[in-house]
Amino acid sequence: MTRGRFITLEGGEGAGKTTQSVLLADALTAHGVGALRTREPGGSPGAEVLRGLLLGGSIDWSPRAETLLHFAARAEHVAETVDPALAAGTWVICDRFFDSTLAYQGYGQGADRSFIASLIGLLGIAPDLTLVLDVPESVAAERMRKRGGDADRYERLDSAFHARVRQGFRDIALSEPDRCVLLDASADIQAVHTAIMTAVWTRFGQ
Ligand code: T5A
Repeated sequence: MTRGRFITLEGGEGAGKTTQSVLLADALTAHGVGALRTREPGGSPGAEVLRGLLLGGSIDWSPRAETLLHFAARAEHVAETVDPALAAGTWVICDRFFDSTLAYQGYGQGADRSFIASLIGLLGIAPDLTLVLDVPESVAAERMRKRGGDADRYERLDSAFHARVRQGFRDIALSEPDRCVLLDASADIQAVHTAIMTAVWTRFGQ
């Protein structure tokens, strides 16, 4: 059994990750490739419980505790969902993974980045390809406004926070060109999808 490929989508709020993960999974399926969509925080029953703690509620976690909660959710998600699917030959499309912890908790909230890097090293799994969707904050804010709904703990943070997060993702993409592809996600949905498929087939062959 050939192990599946592990693809993550990263970026700030409203970058279009969820929209694009659906299109990517559908395109892979149409191509005869079994694909599973999942997300973080969450993606397994235990990790979804931790998602509720992280996104809802009013607790102001210390940066290190918040980082560890994301990694606890991630360890559970990897063990229960990601690893079994990859072992079965399924491609896993994951909406956010460890780069989000570095961008949000590290760049955004000021948690120690070397501490986060150590946890990434200990996790024992890394994506085969990470698509970093980059949009200017004004575009993201307009998309979120149009979508409506209640803002979670992170969405409520100020624009300086979101600017640091965006810079974090850009730094990550530029520092790991073998794994990451930085994409301009301010174009229309179909154009972004086309760019994603080009990146996927360039990396893995058709
Ligand atoms: N978090 C997560 C951390 O702090 N640390 C971590 O380690 C992890 C894993 C997760 C939150 O947790 C934080 C980050 C997040 O704040 P979430 O609900 O999963 O929360 O939030 P997001 O992943 O940010 O999901 P969003 O829905 O906010 O953003 P998406 O998925 O990037 O955007 P999407 O696809 O839902 O699109 C938003 C709207 O824009 C439209 C869509 O139709 C939709 O209405 N749209 C476009 N419109 C025009 N042109 C395009 N190209 C468009 N693409 C999408």
